[in-house]
Amino acid sequence: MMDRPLHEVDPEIAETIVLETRRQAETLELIASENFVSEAVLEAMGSVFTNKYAEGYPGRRYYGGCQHVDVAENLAIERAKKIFDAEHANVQPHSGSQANMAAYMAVLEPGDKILGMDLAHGGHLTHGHPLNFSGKLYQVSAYGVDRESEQIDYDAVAEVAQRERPKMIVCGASAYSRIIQFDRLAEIARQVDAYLMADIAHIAGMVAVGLHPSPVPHADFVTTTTHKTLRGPRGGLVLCKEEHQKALDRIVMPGIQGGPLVHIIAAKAVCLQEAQSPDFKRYQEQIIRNAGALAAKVQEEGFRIVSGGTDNHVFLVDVFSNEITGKTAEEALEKAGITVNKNAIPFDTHRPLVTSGIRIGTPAVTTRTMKEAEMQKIGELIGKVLREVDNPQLQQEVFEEVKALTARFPLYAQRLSMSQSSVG
Ligand code: DSN
Repeated sequence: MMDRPLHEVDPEIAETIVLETRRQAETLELIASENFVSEAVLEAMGSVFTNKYAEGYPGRRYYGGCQHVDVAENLAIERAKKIFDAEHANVQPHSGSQANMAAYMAVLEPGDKILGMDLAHGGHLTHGHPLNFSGKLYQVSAYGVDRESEQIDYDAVAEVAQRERPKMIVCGASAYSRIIQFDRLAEIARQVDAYLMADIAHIAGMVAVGLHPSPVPHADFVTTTTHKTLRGPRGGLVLCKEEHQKALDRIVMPGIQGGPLVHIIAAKAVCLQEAQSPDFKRYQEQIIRNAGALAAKVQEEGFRIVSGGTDNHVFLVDVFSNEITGKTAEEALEKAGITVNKNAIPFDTHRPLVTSGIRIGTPAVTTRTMKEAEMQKIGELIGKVLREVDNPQLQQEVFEEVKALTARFPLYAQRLSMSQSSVG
């Protein structure tokens, strides 16, 4: 019973995995927060560590049999500290949201004031949105970008901080294409005696290799997911100053989580090992070059890029300037095998499920080793589809071009050939 393969035990789920493998291989993945993990990360995620309970921390567990778990978790902790030059790391948060929740709850009480970047200007749900725990537990005020430059207006952040006197300032973004001046935000936080929390989920890979300024010297807490530019398993981690270590660890477990996902922690250790290789730095450099090249090409195709360009892995396209909504653009591109997400642009007048923009990112296509030449091609294909969003024949033709392009950059090649033999 235990040895039967997935396709025998559960053919329906097996088929979804085969089809998803094929979708990932054949399409262009431009969702800025997605990536393709290495076979080594996949192997650790699919390991027998999934069977193990390990509440507690290395050397202080509530369960027996944790000797190997302790080694894996210690490796993840030490690697995270080394890469980010941090005093302490907690690698147990199941997600970025839980990492953020832990950082807040380590030092804040319900009802305290936080100041975060508006979701509609590129922030994140967990930075104080009214429908999120962060907006329900804390009194939230928000900062955003300047209407003209579409970049963070640090003077305006200082002004709102002086007025609102938050106990914590939250920075970091999920749709912001410019360098974030963490030192400047730390200065603003100091002036109002607030904690600073930096959520670097999107840019963690670039921070890890020094291509983006690090918030670690400046912030009380730095949170990240491990699955975006870090190219690890889905999950979160928190870095903090030593003075917050006890409070942080206590809030992650038993405060908000029980048993850690040990297989995911092992996979986090693997991605943090991979992040120390020279290849990883070259990879991050290429992500940035690709994003710049793709943004320039999309602009050349006649579309407005929010803030005029990008310094990192992501950019927003204001498609409503060309009289289509983000929703329409996302759907048309998906039919052509190009995956992006609709996204609000600053001062958007459309609802979040419609939007005036799309968000485009290059981490995943860069993992496939695509470079500037491919970005030219992709930009041209995006332009073609967006100029005629109601043309199914064109979408089909572009999809064929996408398949031809992706076939030159195989992904999980072995898995795909296995898939092709088991589903039609
Ligand atoms: N949902 C992630 C993103 O796409 O940016 C952030 O959590």
